[in-house]
Amino acid sequence: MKKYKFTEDFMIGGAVAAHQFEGGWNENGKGLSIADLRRYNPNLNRKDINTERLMTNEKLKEALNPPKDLVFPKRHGIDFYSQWKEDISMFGDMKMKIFRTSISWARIFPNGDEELPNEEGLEFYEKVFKERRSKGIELLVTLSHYEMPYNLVEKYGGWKNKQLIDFFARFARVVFQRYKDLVRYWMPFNEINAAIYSVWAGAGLLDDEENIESKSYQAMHNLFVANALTNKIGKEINKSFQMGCMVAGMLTYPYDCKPDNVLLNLQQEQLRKFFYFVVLVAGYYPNYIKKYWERKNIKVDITSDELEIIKNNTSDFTGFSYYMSGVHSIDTKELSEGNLMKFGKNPFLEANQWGWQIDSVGIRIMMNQLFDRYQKPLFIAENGLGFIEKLNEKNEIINDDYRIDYLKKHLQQLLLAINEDGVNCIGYTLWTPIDVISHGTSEMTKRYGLIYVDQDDYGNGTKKRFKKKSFDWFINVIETLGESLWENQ
Ligand code: BGP
Repeated sequence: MKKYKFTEDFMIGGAVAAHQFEGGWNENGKGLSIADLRRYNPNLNRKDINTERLMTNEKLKEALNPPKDLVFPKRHGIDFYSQWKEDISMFGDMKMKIFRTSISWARIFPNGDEELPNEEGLEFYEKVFKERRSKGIELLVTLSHYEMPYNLVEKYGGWKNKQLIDFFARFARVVFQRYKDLVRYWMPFNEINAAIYSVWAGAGLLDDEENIESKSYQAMHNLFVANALTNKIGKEINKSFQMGCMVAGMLTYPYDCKPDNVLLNLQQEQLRKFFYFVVLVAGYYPNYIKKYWERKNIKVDITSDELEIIKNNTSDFTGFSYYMSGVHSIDTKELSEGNLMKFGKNPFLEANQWGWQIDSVGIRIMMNQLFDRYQKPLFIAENGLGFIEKLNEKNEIINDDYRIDYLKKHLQQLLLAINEDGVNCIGYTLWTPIDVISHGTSEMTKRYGLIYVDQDDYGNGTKKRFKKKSFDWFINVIETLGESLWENQ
């Protein structure tokens, strides 16, 4: 096989999210966020993440008035809030060219609806961003990664309420003004399709609200408008800003060549994946979604002004996360877990302990699909896999060959997509450079990092950082521009 390499300007690095690693949940004026209300369940069923993710009225009541033994891991994260300098120094050692992180909305606007921002919150990100820039690391910043201020849920009912568009625009304006010389690459929302498939995290809705599907699509539309408006505000503040969208992967195949299965998969791909990219990157609502709404009697309040905003402010680059793939069949019996939802099981693929199916060729397929359709540069904003790992008594290095194998195969496929298929891809940030709290299950046991954090599911431990074997492996990938990926082939 040809030893393809990345070009010098290819932005390779790592991604994290504020609510999974910062901690400091109530420090220096930060308000309560929806992520702070996600509890850890000690009776966790690893194979059913999607139940874990649900936020019902009952669960919320309990979280607002918790019994003493309830743990909320996203409140303490991995303590980046106090260890940020040392962590950034390790990220610098890792030689990453770009670092994707997010800003906690509730740190800047604690209730989300204030007129003026919290200066201490702004100062925190300013020092963090400056420190990163001093290590020569480019920044890609997500404005909202699953953690809106809880007040916006309590007082306004979450993203189904159009007032949130203005609150978000105010937040975006403040942030863009403040960091306009520090950050160039932005993403307004993480995995925007979560508003349909993980309604609490994506839209601040409760899973047991009446007519939840209609409300989710209204929230989705409001998010699309906010996303487009944010692109517009960004360009007004700094013309050289690059505004990207971010959609959760959702690659699926027909189970076999039975035409009914092929058709089902096509419909599911439209509904769960392409719809979002069409609105964000091409700027219009496709007919199939309007027909779907008609069939399901879903009414979404969409004005012509909003459609204009969406049309005129599309994303500069197409961002997405890619972890795994699934299959569809009209008589699916066996399901596998996945990012945001369950899928049919693919008999050709292996899975990790959480049932996520490993499919490196899928990343190449997805890249081709998206570049072909929209012809805008791609950015792979998240890619990785969770594993159970434990440091031994001598604190010896963790030999995470399984992680190296996963990342290596995905990066090879990415290089093939670029060099053999002609896909334009400008960057890749693996999930994650350092172990963080799991988004879906709020546990620490599910580790993705190249750096091990000595902390358990309850937040106990020294919180010390240890490099895993993959840490040096990744440096080598970056330094050789990916040539090392082809060694021993
Ligand atoms: C994505 C989220 C991330 C991250 C990742 C892994 O959907 O954007 O925040 O957590 O999935 O998921 P998990 O942590 O549930 O394993």
